[in-house]
Amino acid sequence: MAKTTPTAAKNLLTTYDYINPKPDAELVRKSIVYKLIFILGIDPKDATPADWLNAAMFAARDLSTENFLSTRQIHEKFKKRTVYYLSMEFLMGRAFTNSLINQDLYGAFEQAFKELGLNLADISEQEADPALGNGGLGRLAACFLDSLATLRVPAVGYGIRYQYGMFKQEIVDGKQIEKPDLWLDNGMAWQFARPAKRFPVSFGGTLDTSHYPPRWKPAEQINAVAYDEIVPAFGGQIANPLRLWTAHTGDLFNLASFNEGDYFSSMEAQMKNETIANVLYPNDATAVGRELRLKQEYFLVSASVQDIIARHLCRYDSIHTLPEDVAIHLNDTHPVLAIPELMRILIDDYYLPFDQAWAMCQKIFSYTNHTLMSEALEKWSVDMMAQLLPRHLDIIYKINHHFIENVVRPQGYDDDFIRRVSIIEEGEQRQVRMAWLAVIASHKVNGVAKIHSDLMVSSLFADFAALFPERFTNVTNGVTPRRWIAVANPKLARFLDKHLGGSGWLTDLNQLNQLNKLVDNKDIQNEFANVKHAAKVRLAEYIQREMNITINPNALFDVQIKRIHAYKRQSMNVLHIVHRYNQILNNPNADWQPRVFILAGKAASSYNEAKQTIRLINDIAYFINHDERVRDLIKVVFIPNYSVSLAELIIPAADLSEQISLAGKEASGTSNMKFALNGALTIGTLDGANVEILQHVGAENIFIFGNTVEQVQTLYRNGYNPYDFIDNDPELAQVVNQIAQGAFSPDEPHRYHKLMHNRDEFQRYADFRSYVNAQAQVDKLYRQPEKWYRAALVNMANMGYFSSDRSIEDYCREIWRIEPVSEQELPRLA
Ligand code: B1N
Repeated sequence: MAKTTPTAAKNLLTTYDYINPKPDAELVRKSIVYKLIFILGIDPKDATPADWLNAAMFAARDLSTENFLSTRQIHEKFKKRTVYYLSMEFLMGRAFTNSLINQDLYGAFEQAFKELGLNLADISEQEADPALGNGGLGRLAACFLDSLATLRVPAVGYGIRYQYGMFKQEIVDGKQIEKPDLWLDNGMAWQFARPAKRFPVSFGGTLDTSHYPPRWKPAEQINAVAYDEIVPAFGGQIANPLRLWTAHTGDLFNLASFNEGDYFSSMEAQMKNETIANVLYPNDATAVGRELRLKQEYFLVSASVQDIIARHLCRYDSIHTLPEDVAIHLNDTHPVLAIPELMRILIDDYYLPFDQAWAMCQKIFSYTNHTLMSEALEKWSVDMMAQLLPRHLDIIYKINHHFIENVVRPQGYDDDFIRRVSIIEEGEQRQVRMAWLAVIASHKVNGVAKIHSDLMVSSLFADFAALFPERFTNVTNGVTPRRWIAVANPKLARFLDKHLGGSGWLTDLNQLNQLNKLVDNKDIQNEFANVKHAAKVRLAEYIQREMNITINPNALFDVQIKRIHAYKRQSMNVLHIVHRYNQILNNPNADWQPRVFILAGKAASSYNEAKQTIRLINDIAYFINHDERVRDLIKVVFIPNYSVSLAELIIPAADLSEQISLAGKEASGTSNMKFALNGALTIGTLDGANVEILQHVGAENIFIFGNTVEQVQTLYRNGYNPYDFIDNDPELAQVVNQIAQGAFSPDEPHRYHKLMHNRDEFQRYADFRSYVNAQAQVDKLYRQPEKWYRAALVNMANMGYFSSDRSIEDYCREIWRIEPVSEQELPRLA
């Protein structure tokens, strides 16, 4: 391509000739109308709000495109070492408002729409929320992309452009119903289609081992085609790509059935392959083991690794410099096949010896572990892998052999140890342990919060920590203040601007600690209380409009929003709600603190216990909200279809943040950080990042309860029996019996029997009393507003550490060894 471009054309984009200086409202208005007419072909008088949004998104995209292209030029010109972040999930949330805020264009667009007689906030609500992820892991990837761009780190995100993202949740008769999420139906103005960026991805077939290197003769091939989404930096001239792959039937006529002239069945097979990128698996913290998922994972990594190599060869003429130019990060084990894929290409296509290829891989890859839960650990059956990826399986065996013979045995380990660390798990069905492969190939392996990283080294990876102690490290998660304050809570942003002397906190979140000087100031406490109240009113209006439930913004808003999972213990939250309900009925004239319990979250479609929990919440909400004796002292609201955009609405309105997982089970959590950043107090266990939040805010400003990891382990070891706790706590026994015997499901009294009387794997009953006591402390503090808002301000003041900018700086320094684009390397603005 480049060779055919005339020199004059080549130089066109080296300066900011087109968009800069920044447009005013009039130019923006003209641009929006132009896009509407000439790109979308719509007469302004017929345009719907969705049409206006699309036009405005095209206009906004123009304004970041020059940055996007010139960023690429800078990286090439200065041969910037680049990190490639591979993830099966990116939960980006809506792009439009974020891009306007990051580029300081919100005012101009707001004014432009005003002149058109429209309201920017209403138009923004038209945008679909691309839900290409399940929960924390996908949203973390999105926060990281924002920080990478803002810190000017040369970085590319690689993911899959699922046609259907996370399902849409409806609640019918209290039960979760899953509907397809049609996020692409109104077009996706934010992404560039790249029909020319395509790489073939092969599957199946046979391996001819009579040659060296062995020859893989795949049976099927499909093209991965790129879409690029611009990830704009906050306030800067930088924009990085998120490259998402779709599957297209290729014009690849080299496959067996085409050659045999069986056109139709070959087309049929290819069409089946086009479904690879159709749908996101809606499992959070569980592995599926299905063939289509394995295909998706390979599809992502094969296309991405080919692209990474192509990009490298644009800058360097040798494959040997790859480890200096490239860092590849594996977001959990889902993209771990990138390791054998890179090995395959280096050996089979570039004829590198195994040892040399392996040494390169070990310099290139790093891996983040996001969970210790055994059901989430990916293992693929050797049989399935032999069918689908015979050459990769062969390479994995060679890696394993090399590892055992050259690394493990020389250190004198016994057969039992070798069996434990082998990538191949022996048994009835042999399995490939993806986490083992990730650890063996990576130069760094990190957990996502201190306690999680410590547990990772002492439990899951203990054997590997003995082999490679220096390989393991921690990078505590973080969240981006751009989305979680500036976009989600503009009133709080203005409050911070005012009291911190400008908006510097947005890119240097440690500036929040200046608030520590102001926390005793009553005026500032009141001002913050007003910011909180406004957010609560906004949420109350939403709940009124969408659910027809009236809630009182003066009540304490107690919020638990996250995936529904037994280990996160939403059902323990329910135990407390019912307990409080009983207490109120027993003692109706006591001075109760009114509370609104707000819950939201999706259950994996095949996860029955989680679905039952949703139903229980809704049954209890219906029952309590209609019990006149409770008056307004308790309201329970389950908000359907939790998403990034709902989180942006709910988190600013929370007084209390529920982070109540069983200690040792939540790797980090990230909503805990978002809540505290928005001035909610946390009620939580000593789990995940809660532990570090406690260290930063101090014990007086957080409600910690429940057993520690050590106590949890002791209980398990001694044969945990839930009835030891139920039988010794009459109030708990009453709650359990009510729920189990149908007090809230009179039409089906046994509906929740099993949910209450199970093994209680996550020790709800052991922590119940301590939880209830902590909730009493919450009430007590909330009734002293000056103390409560002081604590809220202290929480905000000490959240600087939890910026994803800090996480990314840690990764760049400790793991990727990547330098950002410097001031000098930036192009000078005209
Ligand atoms: O990753 C988040 C953490 O903050 C959470 O504590 C953790 O639960 C979450 C398989 C996962 N761990 N594992 C997953 C997601 C999808 C899937 O298919 C596993 N998600 C987490 C960010 O570090």
